[in-house]
Amino acid sequence: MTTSRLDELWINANLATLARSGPYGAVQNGAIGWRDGVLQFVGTMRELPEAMMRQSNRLRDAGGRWVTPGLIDCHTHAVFAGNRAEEFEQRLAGRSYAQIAAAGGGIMRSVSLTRAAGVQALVRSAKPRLDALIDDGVTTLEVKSGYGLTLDAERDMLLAAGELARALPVAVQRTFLGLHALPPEYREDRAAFVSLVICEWLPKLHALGLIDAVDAFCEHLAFSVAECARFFAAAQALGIPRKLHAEQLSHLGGSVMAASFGALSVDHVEYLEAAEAAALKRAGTVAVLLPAAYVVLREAKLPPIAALRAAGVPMAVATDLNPGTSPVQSLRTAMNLACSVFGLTPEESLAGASQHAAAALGLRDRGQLQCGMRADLCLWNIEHPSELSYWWGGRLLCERVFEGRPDGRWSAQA
Ligand code: DI6
Ligand code: FE
Repeated sequence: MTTSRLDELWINANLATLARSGPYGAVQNGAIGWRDGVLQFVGTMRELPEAMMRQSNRLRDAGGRWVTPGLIDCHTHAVFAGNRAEEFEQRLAGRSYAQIAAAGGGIMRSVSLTRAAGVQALVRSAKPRLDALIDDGVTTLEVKSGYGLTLDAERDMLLAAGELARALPVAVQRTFLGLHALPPEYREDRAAFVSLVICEWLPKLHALGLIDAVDAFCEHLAFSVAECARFFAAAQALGIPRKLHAEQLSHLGGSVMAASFGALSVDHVEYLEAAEAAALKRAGTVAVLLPAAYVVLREAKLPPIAALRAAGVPMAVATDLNPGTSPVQSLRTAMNLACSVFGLTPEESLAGASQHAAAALGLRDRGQLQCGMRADLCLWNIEHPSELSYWWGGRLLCERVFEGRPDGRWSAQA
């Protein structure tokens, strides 16, 4: 019988499935096997059929180590040119993010550099950042545009993200962040810019197959709820999923608007009101928490975690990797901050960087260890999954498997 033959089977593993009942959906003393990039067995050693054990092409003993789903970073701006370390120094000297932005710094500084870069330079500068995320256990990540703000430069950012996905063992979801900042050339005519993004850039980039979702920065220093709603209506008409930067620095009501459009996620949500959690729950919208940006900006208003939890809103955790407010190239760092600053449990934090992050991207085939899901997984040198949120830094990753293919770290360590 060849039908049950597996490409690879790991035995004597502890599995944080995030799919079964109990803490972490854990299966102690388990086994996990896959074929053609898809999980075929997830269960205890006792449940493992003899034949599978005998017939797998590669059998490895995990020695009691923990296996989790591959981590998913569902909110990044990882493609950009240059960096903004000098603004970091200015903020330490007392200038605010809003003051720096008003003086032409902030997002517009990255826009100038990104417009001048071109696809290949964008790929070159982003690659080490994606490598760092991969080394931290990430198997799927999202990349947003939004530092181009011309049709050509937005297209270049999305093309760069696609090229990175082809070059690296990681899946990349591309989000068109068309309404990120108002470029100075439209300062006197914001309505014209908003119409251009909605009526020209969105359909053109969509026709090129470059967009998996749209996003907008709904904030007093960026775009209004009404402008974002127009953008969402156009995306919805084209069948493109919607996400929103909402309630980060103030309460505008973008989250409830996004929920009314069935958005995949609302991101940041520090200023979300407790009573608004119910609208997210009804719409199936994920709350994406970005604690590193909160820390970098020294914000004081915590997101309403207890209300989100009580309402049963899925909470994801992501890096927000960007050159201004979150120069953070480690998803585990964001997971730690989600616990130590926002008060998530380590279990919520891990689910937020896998299961709920997949939902925030509209991906149903990953984020949990379950038969039929993609064989994207990590093997960790830890004694308990809480350690993934506990340690800062450190080399915890023993092996990472992307679409059924191990990176080979495990052998290198042996
Ligand atoms: N919110 C953020 O935190 C980033 N973008 C956004 O819409 C900031 C991006 C930057 O400062 O470059
Ligand atoms: Fe962001």
